[in-house]
Amino acid sequence: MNAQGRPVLLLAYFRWDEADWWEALAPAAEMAELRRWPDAGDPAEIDYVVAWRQQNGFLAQFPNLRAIFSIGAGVEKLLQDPDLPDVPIVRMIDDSLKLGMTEYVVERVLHHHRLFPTYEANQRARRWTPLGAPLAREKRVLVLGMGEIGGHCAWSLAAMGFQVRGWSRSGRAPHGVEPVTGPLEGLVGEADYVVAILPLTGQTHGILNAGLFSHMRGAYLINVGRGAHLVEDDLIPALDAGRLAGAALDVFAVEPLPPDHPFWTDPRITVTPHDSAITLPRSAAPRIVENLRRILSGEEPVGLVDRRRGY
Ligand code: NDP
Ligand code: OXD
Repeated sequence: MNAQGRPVLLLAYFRWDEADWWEALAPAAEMAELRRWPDAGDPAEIDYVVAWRQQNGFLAQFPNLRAIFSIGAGVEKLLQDPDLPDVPIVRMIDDSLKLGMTEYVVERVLHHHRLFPTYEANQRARRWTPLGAPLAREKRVLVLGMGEIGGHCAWSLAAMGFQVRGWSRSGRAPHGVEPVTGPLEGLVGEADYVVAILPLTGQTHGILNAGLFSHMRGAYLINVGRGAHLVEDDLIPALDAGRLAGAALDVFAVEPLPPDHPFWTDPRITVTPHDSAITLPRSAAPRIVENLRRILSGEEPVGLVDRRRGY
């Protein structure tokens, strides 16, 4: 709280579009004084921080913090900070993530389903070979994670005709998607596409591994959750063994992906730079403004993280 008794919101964000965020958050000035890192002023006056991937310990410098607004949907980096203040964390739920990710996932599934890798190779060879792609309804997609983003991806694929199963802890799934829970081994064996859109927790770390791949029969893998879901050393052997037909990866154990990493040059793997869905400030900043309003009027914000669950 500042000397005039107004709450203080600090934008402490280190990405290329930081200036856009500052501009898009301006409407919050009706409710709070806005400050922008590194001009935080007296740390004891900071009530709310808009944060993304801060170094461990960064948030501990604000002794009177009341809540943290995450620019990202995934909050594992915040949660592994040993000095994280014990205040509510509000993660990002926004169309820019949900719709952006859906476009990415649908593009990857259709690209593969409609045999574009083969057409492209045939074009380069001046080969006129009709391939006769199957219909979507003949193909099965398993989406891991039925949350804000995974649920919408699954629903969109189902609307196109794919047979879609949605895996979660609770068994929820949108209309048109078959809900599934429990062991994945049997489920992946029946899938033509496996799409991972999970939060990174103790339960999901390394979930895409050789053991799971050994149950697959040529599925195409898409991982857009977090790099640590995939045991990277297990991927190329699974491709070599025909357990997987290919993979699109947007997230990696180490980002940026190191220049000598084998994924860069493997033609069966598509690499994108953690860009499948970006929190766009013009779409997402109003979510933070609205959540600040909710908190200040004693309502629960949308996207409150359950620290025990880890997402
Ligand atoms: P949500 O919290 O809305 O949904 C998470 C889903 O995962 C829920 O359906 C949940 O099940 C399920 N889940 C979690 N743990 C398990 C488990 N152990 N077993 C089975 N299901 C589990 O998250 P979002 O959809 O908003 O985001 C998902 C993730 O996507 C983020 O955490 C982030 O890591 C990643 N992401 C990546 C981006 C990128 O650019 N690559 C962009 C945005 C997000 P239940 O429904 O039962 O709770
Ligand atoms: C997110 C991300 O979690 O962009 O929002 O990775």
